[in-house]
Amino acid sequence: MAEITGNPVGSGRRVAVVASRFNETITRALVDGALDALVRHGVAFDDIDVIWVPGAWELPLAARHAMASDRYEAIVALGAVIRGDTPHFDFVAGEASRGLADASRDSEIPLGFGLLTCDTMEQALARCGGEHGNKGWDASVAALEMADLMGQLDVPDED
Ligand code: INI
Repeated sequence: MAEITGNPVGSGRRVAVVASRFNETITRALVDGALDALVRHGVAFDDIDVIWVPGAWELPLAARHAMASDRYEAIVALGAVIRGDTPHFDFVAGEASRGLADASRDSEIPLGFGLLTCDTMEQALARCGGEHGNKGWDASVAALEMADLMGQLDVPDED
């Protein structure tokens, strides 16, 4: 039996952080957490691009383009959708989540999912550096771990 686990080693990797400006107080804190995590795990600061989009709805398209550019071995998607009084939340949160999952599966490039979907601003604040940690940090470590794991699982070409 073999147990295979990725190591979140960032040295030599290029990473795109795709972040939305909507609820910017929250998303800037997520970006700060992501950058801290990436650099502490060995990614060179110059090997990180932060790509801003208007809102969570726009995250999947930007992530897809970043993946198609062949510049990045890992993507970190960051945003904050906070429930209001209308069903808008459900459409934005649902489609953004599905779009990000589809982009990662289609490209086979790991994506750390740091899109907060919260009922209240307090819940979001608790997850961008508060009592529940920083989900930007968590998503970044997950993306690096998956990038390493994909490398371990790659089957070498036969010739
Ligand atoms: N975008 C968010 O990132 N978070 C939200 O909470 C949000 N709400 O509540 O509306 C939101 N809406 C904007 C959306 O993501 C698009 O940017 C907009 O519809 C333009 O396409």
